[in-house]
Amino acid sequence: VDANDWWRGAVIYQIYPRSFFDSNGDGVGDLPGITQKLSYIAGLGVDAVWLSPFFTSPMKDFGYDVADYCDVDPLFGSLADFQALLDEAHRLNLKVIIDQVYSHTSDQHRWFKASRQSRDNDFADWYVWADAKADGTPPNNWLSIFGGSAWQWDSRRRQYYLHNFLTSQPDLNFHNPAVQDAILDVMRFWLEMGVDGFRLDVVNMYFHDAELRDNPVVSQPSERHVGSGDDNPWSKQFHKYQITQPDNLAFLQRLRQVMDQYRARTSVGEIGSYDSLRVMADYTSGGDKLHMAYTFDLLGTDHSATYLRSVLTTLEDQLEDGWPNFAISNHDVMRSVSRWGGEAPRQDFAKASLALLLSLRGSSCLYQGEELGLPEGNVPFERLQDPYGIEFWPEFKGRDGCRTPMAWTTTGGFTTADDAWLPLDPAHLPLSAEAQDHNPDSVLNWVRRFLPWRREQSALVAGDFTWLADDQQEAILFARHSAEQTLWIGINLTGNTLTVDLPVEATALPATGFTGTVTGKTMTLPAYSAVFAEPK
Ligand code: TEU
Repeated sequence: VDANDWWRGAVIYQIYPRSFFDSNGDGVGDLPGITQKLSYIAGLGVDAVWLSPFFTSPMKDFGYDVADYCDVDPLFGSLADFQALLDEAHRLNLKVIIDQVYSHTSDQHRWFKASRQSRDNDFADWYVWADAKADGTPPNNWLSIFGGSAWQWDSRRRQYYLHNFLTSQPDLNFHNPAVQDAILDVMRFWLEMGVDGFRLDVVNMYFHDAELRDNPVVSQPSERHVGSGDDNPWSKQFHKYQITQPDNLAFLQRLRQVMDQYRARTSVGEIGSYDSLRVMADYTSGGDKLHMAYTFDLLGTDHSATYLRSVLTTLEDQLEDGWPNFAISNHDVMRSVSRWGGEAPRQDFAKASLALLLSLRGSSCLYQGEELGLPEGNVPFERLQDPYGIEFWPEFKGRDGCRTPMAWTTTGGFTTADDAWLPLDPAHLPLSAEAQDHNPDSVLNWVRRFLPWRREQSALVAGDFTWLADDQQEAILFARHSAEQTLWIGINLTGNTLTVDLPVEATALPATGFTGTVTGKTMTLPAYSAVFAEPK
């Protein structure tokens, strides 16, 4: 692989800075804490880290509400701390991807503070402002993902402004070229500093319909936004005019032109949309927009073989030369061991589901704690922090359970403070990094063996993807194929032993740490397991 293309097939470790490691004892994780733990991350065998936002923010959405794109929030440290993190990561051969939230800013950003002053200041048109209808109600029926109308009344301008998320997250107006230019300047700032890439928050929500047409209302939310809580009002509307507008393609080309002025950089867009796989294809194909993107298609509850086959088939059919990225856990959804695994034996389910994630064609994100096979953390209502969870409790319990502090040692080891910003789940203590370090069969040690092995398999890193058989019922059976190598992969995410028929005889590869077998043309997959095999 060309050094500029390091991101193809890469494994990216996602860090949620608040909850990773607290170096100064204030109960909140920080940048120097991350720097201290970089050798642990490098030791997993990943290629890169992605840091969730650490920029200046009032933290209403825990950093996804940015008040200054080019500075570090004092809670997390300073720009010098970030530079030190970057240098140490590069010394350890880890790339650094930072999270950029361009769709909206915080209402504390100086652009918005200026914009709301009047209808004719320099920033007046930087956000999406609209007059009330004659009866005083919002300009249209658009809903916020976090509940209620997507419009908030501003008494000074006597107009509504658009917010797809919290009222404190006003949407930037990308139809204004000055906004586009300002955002590209922010990118240059970080590219000059030496970051290796960007994770682009809700990359399909930069634009809105300039005519502000009403969204169609759906009675059966078949076109609902995957990944939101099912009872979220967001799911009751088809967000035709609010998100995924065609104008975005030209902006993504501008963005790519800036990135291409630097060597070996990458971008991974987050797509939360109807028709998300189509959008992924549109945004990543042609080599002139995003490098890669991920959707919420593997971040919901369905993980049946039938469902996964349909997602991956649709994707392969549409993708052309685009490059996917996959995640089965992140800071927005219940951890996969709980969401998909339910009551399944935790260690086995973690390994089997990670074997799937890490064998798909594309790059993968591994969310902090996933290498420990952590289940969802328990957070009682009194300790909830996520406004999204507080709004929809108890139908949707919000995102705090996947954001609890990392369990480093058998007593916690996240902070020296009496308490952390979110409670560390005591059920995580026996699964801590320290506890697992001593157990050769632990998920952690399996990851440490599997990732270096994976890196040597050209079929897994860069090979193409085909189904091995049209339908193997419960088993997920596919081939990866490069010029040098063919690998057959069978995954069993069920509690039953499955046997599958192979086209020709094959040999199982024990190096992967799984106990399934291949005898002749029959692959045997024990409950919650995987088999990697080479055809004879
Ligand atoms: O998430 C966008 C998004 O679609 C989520 O709101 C998702 O629907 C939900 O979290 C599923 O449970 C991004 C960030 O990842 C998220 O943390 C931010 O809150 C959001 O954007 C707003 O910036």
